[in-house]
Amino acid sequence: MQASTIPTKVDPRDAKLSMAHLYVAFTALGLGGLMGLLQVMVRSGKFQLPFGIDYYQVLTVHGVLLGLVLTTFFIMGFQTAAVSRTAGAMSNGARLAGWIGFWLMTIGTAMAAVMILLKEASVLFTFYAPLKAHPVFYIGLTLVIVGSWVAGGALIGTYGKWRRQNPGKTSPLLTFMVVVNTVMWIVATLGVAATVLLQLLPWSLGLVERVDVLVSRTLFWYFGHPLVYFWLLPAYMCWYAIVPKIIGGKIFSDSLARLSFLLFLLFSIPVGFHHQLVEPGIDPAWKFLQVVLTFMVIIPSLMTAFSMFATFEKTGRSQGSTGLFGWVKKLPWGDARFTVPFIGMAAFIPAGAGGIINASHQLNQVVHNTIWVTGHFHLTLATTVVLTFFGISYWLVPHLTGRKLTKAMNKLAIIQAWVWTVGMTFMSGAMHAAGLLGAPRRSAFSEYGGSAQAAEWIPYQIAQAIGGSILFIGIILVLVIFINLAFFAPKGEEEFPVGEAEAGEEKSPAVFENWKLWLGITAALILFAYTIPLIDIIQNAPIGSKGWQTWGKW
Ligand code: HAS
Ligand code: CU
Repeated sequence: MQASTIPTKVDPRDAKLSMAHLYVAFTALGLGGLMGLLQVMVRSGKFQLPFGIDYYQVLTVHGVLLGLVLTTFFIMGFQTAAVSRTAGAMSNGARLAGWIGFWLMTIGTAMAAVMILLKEASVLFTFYAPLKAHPVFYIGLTLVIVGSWVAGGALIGTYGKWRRQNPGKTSPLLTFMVVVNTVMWIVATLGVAATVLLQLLPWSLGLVERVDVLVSRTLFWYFGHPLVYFWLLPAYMCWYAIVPKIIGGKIFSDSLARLSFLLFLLFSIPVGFHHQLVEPGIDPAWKFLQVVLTFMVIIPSLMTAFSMFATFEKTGRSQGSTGLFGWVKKLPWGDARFTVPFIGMAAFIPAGAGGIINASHQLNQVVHNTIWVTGHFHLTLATTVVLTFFGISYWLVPHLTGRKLTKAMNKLAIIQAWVWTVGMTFMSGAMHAAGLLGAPRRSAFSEYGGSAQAAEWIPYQIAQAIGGSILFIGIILVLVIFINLAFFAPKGEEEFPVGEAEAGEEKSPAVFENWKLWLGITAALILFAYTIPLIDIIQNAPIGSKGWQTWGKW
């Protein structure tokens, strides 16, 4: 690509679209965080929810706002900016599609939120049967999914435009990564769209009497596991392609980064059964196969760990460090743009180990449905991913709003990350420990608090409440920084850092952009892992299969 065509800034019109997403995301963070505080308080056994508010309602608001709204809106906003920065401004048509997608998602979110607040949709963030919500909740979800397809199409279209203008050239790394994540998202959301439109909505409207619970859970988890990688990959975009620039180094290997993303596309989807290992009605042979595939999807994360260590060490050595760990001293610890995502990376080491425990079929029997799992995803999503997102927003927001990250805000951002680390160590640590003692997840204290075992869990639940309160302070700090960077920080130019490959690195293989090939293998793996078990479930699963047949006739 000629140097003159490489944009150094996000186009101002695309910046507006990106910021619109971030406003929704950070609003969700504030409200969702408040619900989290209420939950840990109730679970400590020392408080009761006021005004007749129901625990499951609060849990649903918390999970939906933080797990679904914050993530999806942040990711779409960040990906829009990343594509505009590296592949050039969107065309007017693509930008319009981006806005249509944004509004569909926002209207859908509002519809779902109203139903949850009216207590018509206390179905938790996984919303699968047999929990049933008001039809408006499902229509809202459908709008969110469709909106994300329209917005995702705009990003893929912008990549297509770049390819047409630069025939035979390797696409910019960040744009390539966004395309992989978007394609994965579209393939994955087909599953959740199917259960919502074909099962849950007709059931909620009263058109069918019953639905096949196992089919709905299976379609959900076909989507639910790639959902967690849809959250993770934007963090990996930052680690692979942005952090090297911030620390004054080079990308360790552009090809390795692309390969790891492609492996996520292939192996993220055919693994949903690892969330259903204890469910009857699925043949153990297929569970085993999907556990094997789950272990395959650990590989690109190990590649990422290797790559990050290599980047840090090479950068340190190029700046004169010696010895095995001398590079640690050369890292820019005073720079929030580095330190905040770095803490996220460090958290991913125990978080990933926990994931491997979950995926190990027999060990899953010990932890499934305990609060250990909640501890797991507060380390993965609520620490690794979210801290990286915070770290991104500290330069992205001022870049988009034409302001500067000041020294004071940089310092506050580092304090914020340490507050988060302390809070999460307490909260997630206590969750893991209580889970091993059998404390249940997703259960109101009023239901289990009086039981004989509960006494054993209470000290851990108090530790969770202490951790959760510290985390809430962390959320207030992020919001202070976000509002400052969006509206009050001094005007100026903040860099959108994009790393470069090592000089002399070979061009990445052209086959990496052969989408027919990758989509073909993705489809083959999905068909292999799901076709026979799904037919088996539909024909033989005992619960609710009548409902499925009723639907078939209808
Ligand atoms: Fe998970 C349940 C398995 C990763 C999120 N997971 C969940 C749920 C969520 C979630 C939300 O197999 C609950 C869903 C529900 O409500 O029921 N998970 C895994 C596995 C991985 C994994 C194998 N999960 C994630 C990520 C998430 C996430 C990422 C969100 C973003 N998970 C499971 C299973 C369950 C599950 C079962 C079901 C449990 C049950 O019974 O219900 C793997 O992807 C993990 C691989 C990661 C690694 C770590 C690599 C380390 C790196 C950092 C390098 C650090 C550096 C810094 C360079 C192998 C890349 C150096 C620093 C120094 C200080 C030295
Ligand atoms: Cu999973």
